[in-house]
Amino acid sequence: EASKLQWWQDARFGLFLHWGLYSVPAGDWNGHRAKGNEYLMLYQKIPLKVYGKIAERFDPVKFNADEWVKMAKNAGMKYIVITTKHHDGFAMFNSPSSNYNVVKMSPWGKDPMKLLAAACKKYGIKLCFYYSLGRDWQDPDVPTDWPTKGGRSNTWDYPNEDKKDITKYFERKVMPQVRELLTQYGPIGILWFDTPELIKPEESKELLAMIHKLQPNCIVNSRIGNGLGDYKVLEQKIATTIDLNPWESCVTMNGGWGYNKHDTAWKSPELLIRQLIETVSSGGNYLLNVGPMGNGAFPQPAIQRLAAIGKWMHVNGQA
Ligand code: FUL
Repeated sequence: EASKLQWWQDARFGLFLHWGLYSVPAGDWNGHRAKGNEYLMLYQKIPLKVYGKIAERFDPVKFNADEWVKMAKNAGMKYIVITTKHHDGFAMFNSPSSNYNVVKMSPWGKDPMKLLAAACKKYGIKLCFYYSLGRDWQDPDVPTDWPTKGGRSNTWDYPNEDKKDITKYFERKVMPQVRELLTQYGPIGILWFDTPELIKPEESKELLAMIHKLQPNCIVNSRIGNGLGDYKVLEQKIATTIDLNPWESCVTMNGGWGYNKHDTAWKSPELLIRQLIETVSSGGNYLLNVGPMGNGAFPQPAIQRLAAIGKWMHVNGQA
């Protein structure tokens, strides 16, 4: 029996996309340069009501799903993993269970996942979904697990930690939204969970059981938490040892994940190609990130790097 991981292990190379409300301020807040990228809301302690207003400015007139998918394909990538909901809790898809979503709240009103699903089908690229599991700054029931470190949950809108019950959040938001992701867009290659944190073992299990029921071929990364998942993730690290267990390195092209207009620390195309080679020859997958801009275009340096990698891949018969 063929392993359901086979396509992914053959694929070796994928595109990670971090795109959300944070892509609009892009590293500025209230007219000043502000730390944060996709962490803007947390670092600036922006009230939910104020942060949600960014949606009114979310109008990605340059967004073109075919262009995105073609850029990935030409670079030799075989799958795309995109943020359907990052820590800010804002759904970048049509979510019947939560009004805090791009279709309901932006003037654009479209579902990018629907458009990407069609483009991926057309070009033979596997569509995969990132979902922030144990962190959500919109939901009132996500406690912080690092009180002494200042916390990674929304303590400014919801200061009373004693009232928070993660199971309520899990049943109200996570389960319905993951069900939506698995039923609205056709076959999904990977559910790429992030930050399980306080999610309980029985919850990770319940989630996995639902995934297996709805899409038995969908792969799940280890950040579903509690020791479950099909492969493990290295973040911003390139492996130095050969590991025969399935794993994936995810790395950024410049400093951060979400688009930040002040971030000019772009890695050279040569370095990215070396990282790809190093990862693949050590038995891993290389998941390379682009943070599209609020207008829906990729930053120019990212376009250039994808093209340079594609050229190398073509010369070497890999794309
Ligand atoms: C981390 C997140 O906190 C980052 O924002 C990013 O999504 C990275 C891939 O995973 O845990």
